[in-house]
Amino acid sequence: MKNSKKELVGTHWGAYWVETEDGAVVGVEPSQNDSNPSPIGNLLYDAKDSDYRISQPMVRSGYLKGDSNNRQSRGMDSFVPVSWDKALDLGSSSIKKVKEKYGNSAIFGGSYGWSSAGRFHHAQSQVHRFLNRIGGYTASVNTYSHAAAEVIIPHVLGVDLATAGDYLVKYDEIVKHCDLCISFGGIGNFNNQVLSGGLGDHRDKTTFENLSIAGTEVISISPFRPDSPPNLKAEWITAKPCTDVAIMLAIAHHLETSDSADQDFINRYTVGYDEFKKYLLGHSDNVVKDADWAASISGIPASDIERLADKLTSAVCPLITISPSLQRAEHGEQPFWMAVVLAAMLGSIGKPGGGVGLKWGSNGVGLYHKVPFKWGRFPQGKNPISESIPVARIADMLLNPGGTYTYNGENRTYPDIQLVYWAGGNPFHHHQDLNKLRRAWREPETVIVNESVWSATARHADIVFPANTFLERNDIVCRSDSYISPSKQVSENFGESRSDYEIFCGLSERLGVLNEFSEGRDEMEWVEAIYHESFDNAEKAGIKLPTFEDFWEKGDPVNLESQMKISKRDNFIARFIDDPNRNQLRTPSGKIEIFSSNIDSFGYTDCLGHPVWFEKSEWLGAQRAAHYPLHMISPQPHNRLHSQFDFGDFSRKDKTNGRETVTLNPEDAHIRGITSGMLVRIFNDRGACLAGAHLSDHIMQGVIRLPTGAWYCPNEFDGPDSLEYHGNPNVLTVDKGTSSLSQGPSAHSCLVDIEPYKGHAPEIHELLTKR
Ligand SMILES: Nc1nc2c(c(=O)[nH]1)N[C@H]1C(S)=C(S)[C@@H](COP(=O)(O)OP(=O)(O)OC[C@H]3O[C@@H](n4cnc5c(=O)[nH]c(N)nc54)[C@H](O)[C@@H]3O)O[C@H]1N2
Ligand SMILES: Nc1nc2c(c(=O)[nH]1)N[C@H]1C(S)=C(S)[C@@H](COP(=O)(O)OP(=O)(O)OC[C@H]3O[C@@H](n4cnc5c(=O)[nH]c(N)nc54)[C@H](O)[C@@H]3O)O[C@H]1N2
Ligand SMILES: [Mo]
Repeated sequence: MKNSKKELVGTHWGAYWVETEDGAVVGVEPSQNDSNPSPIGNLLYDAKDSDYRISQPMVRSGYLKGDSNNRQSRGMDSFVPVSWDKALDLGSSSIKKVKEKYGNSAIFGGSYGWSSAGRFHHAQSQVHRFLNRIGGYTASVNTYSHAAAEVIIPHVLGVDLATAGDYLVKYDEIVKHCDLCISFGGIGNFNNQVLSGGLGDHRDKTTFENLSIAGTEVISISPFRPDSPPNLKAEWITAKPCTDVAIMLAIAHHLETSDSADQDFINRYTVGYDEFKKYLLGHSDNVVKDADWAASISGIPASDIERLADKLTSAVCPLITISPSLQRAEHGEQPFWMAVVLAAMLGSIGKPGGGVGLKWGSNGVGLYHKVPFKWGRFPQGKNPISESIPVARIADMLLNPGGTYTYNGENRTYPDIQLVYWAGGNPFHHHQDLNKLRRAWREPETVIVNESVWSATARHADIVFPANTFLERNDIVCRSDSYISPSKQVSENFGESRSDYEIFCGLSERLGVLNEFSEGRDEMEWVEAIYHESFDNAEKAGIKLPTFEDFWEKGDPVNLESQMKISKRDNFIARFIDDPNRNQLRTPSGKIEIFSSNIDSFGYTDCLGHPVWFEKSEWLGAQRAAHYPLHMISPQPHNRLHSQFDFGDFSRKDKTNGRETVTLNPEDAHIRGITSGMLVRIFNDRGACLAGAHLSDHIMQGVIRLPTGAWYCPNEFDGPDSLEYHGNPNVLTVDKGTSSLSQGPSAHSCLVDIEPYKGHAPEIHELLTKR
């Protein structure tokens, strides 16, 4: 008799009824609540693939020999399976040694990444709580997603980026009121299907149908046509990547010089327009930011820029939206700041359905209503160490202990890291210039990684603890919308894997802090405690959750929306617009800061007191383009979440020649002798990778598109001879802070060239499964 089970499992891309037989996944059925489920669920069929899962604790052979000088072979050595006791002893003694010799700030626990969706088995919370209990760690701040925007927006609007994204404008208001939307980088493509912490019902499709019926005119400025859904029939305008600020400035210039800027709005709600105007008109730098100027930078005809400005002027409720991709680039602060300034000049900020949509087109921003209370969480405790780095500066930190850098007005020093602990993220997926990261990764004495699969990060560790997956444990999923859902164990642990919680219990016990870490609770006791915290918080907000017993037994997602009094106009921006004196913004001036005296006082040359177009070191107008004439964008993959389950059939079926598919314009392909399906080499002076070519006129000429997420599969070199075989764009991208202000990642500022590849191309599966 087969052992069959069917349970609801929550993921970042939706909830699914997963069916297993003897532990193998045999069925994946979207939850009945989901009107438009994401096909990414198909990847769950491969979640137990034994070629890629880690079945027992592993130690790098060189590390096991105890020779601390052999860090050079990290990432290349074979692994030796060991018992849990041996691995936990080794892990705890290496932590103890680093603590005693260098202090807790030598432990890097920044551990960035999406991991999985549950509230309890949230890997970052787990590793942070553990490290806090043993005296703390060097942390990381901000995200790879929106670091530049996270730092600039509080200066400009006085709220954090999440609040700004959630409350400035909502789609249901756009459908009702907006007559013109100019979208920079995307409105409503597949990126909206993924929400951090999961979701109950995908609303993107119906929303875009409603928008199409409402007849809102959409103009999409982007290098890739499908950045707006086909039913919106958006006008597609192609501009050179990273030139959006110049376009916005020229629109602003046209508004100013044609007397169309909303001077009343500017006077009442903003500060610093006059200073900005000097720059706009060229009084401060002798460069007039008019349409001809922006045309020469962006490649958009001047007449089109003026037409956009006129259209915006005559629209009743204009909206500017801006995708987070624009700020994962050099000077990424500027497009977000300038989008706010432009919307202020239009006087449309705070109008229902108008103004500015920040970090638009991704992660369901504007589509869902969050609950008006705090969900329960697994408490992380307090970190006794105050040290932190901007998240994307990890390689610089490892390579330059004691080196100095700036961040948001501070002068800082990199700590000397001797132990890296990673749980729930994949730096060899998310970081830029992976050859550099590989060199940096050899610096610390010890690298410990909790992983379910043999990701590149696991392969670059000394000690690997095998983590189980969400199919193998119980949890609660809730966060970014109005649903709360149980996520239940549907299969036994793969091999000897354990939950992160159990792994940290094992280490805590050896370090004498087990009680402090676990509080004596097991998995279900924590899940219940987190539910009760949610229950109590909801009750205070007048919302009734079922009892835990009902919730767990029934096993269905619960939608709280009908109990939520969604007062659309009760938010920071509506209150400010209603009465800017009584409800000041939390900026130094209390108003929208077109000029920020704070930022100006930092004295940075790459982020001034107002939005500015800065020449970039990598864009199609740079000198470097003479050597590397194509701009590579490396967007999110449509068929997976980052690198997660890239080995699964659903992800592999879209590869070309077994490699990630690179999309390029037929003209660019033709002059290089590249045809569809051909194996190609993409290269610059930082690295090179193979990919399979796909020709399409949906991508503008001069730009290629290689999505992130192909598992990093390099040859043995990390210099000019390096070749990555699978199509990982991060061997090509630059590891450079967006600016002195936020030090965010600059992945989208990247020039490359591409050629047909005739050399040896080893099979990926074989390379990735060699241990
Ligand atoms: N070039 C370029 N690079 C980019 C971007 C880009 O646009 N261009 N985008 C950036 C962005 S926006 C982001 S958010 C990052 C994403 O980068 P990451 O969040 O690091 O990417 P993921 O592939 O989601 O990595 C999650 C890892 O956690 C593991 N995991 C899942 N669940 C668990 C668990 O319960 N326990 C443990 N221990 N491990 C678990 C998975 O197996 C996987 O390896 O990438 C960034 N990198
Ligand atoms: N299916 C799926 N969805 C996801 C994710 C995933 O891994 N898979 N990841 C999620 C995460 S963590 C995040 S942070 C969000 C990210 O959401 P985004 O940052 O919006 O996503 P990207 O795919 O990087 O970029 C969107 C589009 O921006 C355009 N673009 C790039 N550079 C420029 C530019 O300089 N100017 C203009 N005008 N356009 C440009 C590209 O054509 C690209 O298709 O997506 C989320 N959604
Ligand atoms: Mo992200």
